Amino acid sequence: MSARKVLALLSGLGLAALVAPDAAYARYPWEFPTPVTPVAKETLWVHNIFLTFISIVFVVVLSIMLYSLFFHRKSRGAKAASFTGPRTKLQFVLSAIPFLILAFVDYVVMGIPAYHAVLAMANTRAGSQMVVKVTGMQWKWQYEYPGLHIKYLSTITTPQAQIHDQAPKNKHFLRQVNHPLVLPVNEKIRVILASKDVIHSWWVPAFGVKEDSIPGFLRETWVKIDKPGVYRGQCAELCGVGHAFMPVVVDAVSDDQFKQWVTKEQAREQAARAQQAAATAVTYTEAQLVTQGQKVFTANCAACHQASGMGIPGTFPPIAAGHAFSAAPNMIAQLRKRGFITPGGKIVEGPVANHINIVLQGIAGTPMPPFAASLSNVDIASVITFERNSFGNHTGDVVQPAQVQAARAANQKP
Ligand code: HEC
Ligand SMILES: [Cu+2]
Repeated sequence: MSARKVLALLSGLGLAALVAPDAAYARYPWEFPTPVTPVAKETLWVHNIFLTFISIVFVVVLSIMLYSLFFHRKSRGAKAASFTGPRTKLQFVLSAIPFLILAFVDYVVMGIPAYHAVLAMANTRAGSQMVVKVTGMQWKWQYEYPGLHIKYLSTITTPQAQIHDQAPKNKHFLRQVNHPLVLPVNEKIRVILASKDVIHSWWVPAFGVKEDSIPGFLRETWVKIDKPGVYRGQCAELCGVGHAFMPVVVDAVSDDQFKQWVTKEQAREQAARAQQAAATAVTYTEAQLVTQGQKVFTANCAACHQASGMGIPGTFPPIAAGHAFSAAPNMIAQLRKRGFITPGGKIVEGPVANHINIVLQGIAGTPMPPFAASLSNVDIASVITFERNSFGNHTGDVVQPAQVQAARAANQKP
């Protein structure tokens, strides 16, 4: 193929890419999401200046290179220079000019706005009117409003069937939750980040905010949203198998709506506590507990122990008794200590009291998380009863919420 044909082909391909149907791009827009906070606006502005300057530099430098390649090629009799550095005054001046231009662009044109944006991001406290605490955990977010006595978990609501490609995906696939974070617009809100287990990252593109939540540290950022609406983001730090399933949804509302929401949410949480206390006093049938326990298992345990109860070899032990499980010696030692594995390497159901404690407190130093704070007595009693009477396990054990309450009380004693 002649050089001319190659050129024609390449430009044809380039043109085709440019005029390809809009539909191909609609799913992956080129632009950033519309910024709705000062930080997002500023970072977008910085990005735009940078992009403009590097595009100009790129085009100018590339043009000079292409020009030189073409017009000073060997076949035209050009000779390679033996030039090793500036000698004359004029040469020194000529080499200093690009250096000065780059220094000016870097430190002044791009540097000052970038410096300003970084300072603005770090200025979390001045003028802030409200604080929310965001805690990342495998694999959900907890939102807490200190002073308002509001604290709840926000978990994904995308149906499992959509995740496993058995149903058409809806518009907010993997980006919808049961309880969004509700925030008032036009108020500077300080966001404090913490983690219960591994590093997560709270990211909402329209806010220009992505801050890590790190176990053992408190980190902070801030938002001041200027437009009501629902803003969606995701965990942005690979945090285990459920990383894709802990979306961030923020519902930004007017001040009045926010006040109404606070009143409603406080009432809802209070009612839930009262209802829980009442429910703990009830004695349930095995069937009731198993039905409820299945739901609790699907929502809280299946990500690791799998819907089949068979776990994942070497990582998450099965819940079904009689199945072989091998893993690193330190994990096997833990399981043996609690009576959940035989010396032959088969999973067993283990003593009820240990089972309750494992679910309440988790197993320190392993991915098995504590559920004391996130599940009610009824839910914990249900999931344990469910586990002990499903997946081929048939102990006939029924655990009542009052037993879970008693275990909680015992754990709290010094
Ligand atoms: C983040 C992953 C994860 C989640 C979620 C999880 N587990 Fe576990 N679980 C583990 C791991 C890992 C172990 C083994 C820990 C060890 O001893 O090293 C374990 C061990 C157990 C054990 C003891 C061993 C066995 O297989 O019988 C029980 C019982 C258990 N989990 C119940 C639950 C229940 C009930 C839930 C939900 C309320 C749950 N787990 C949620 C990871 C998880
Ligand atoms: Cu995460």
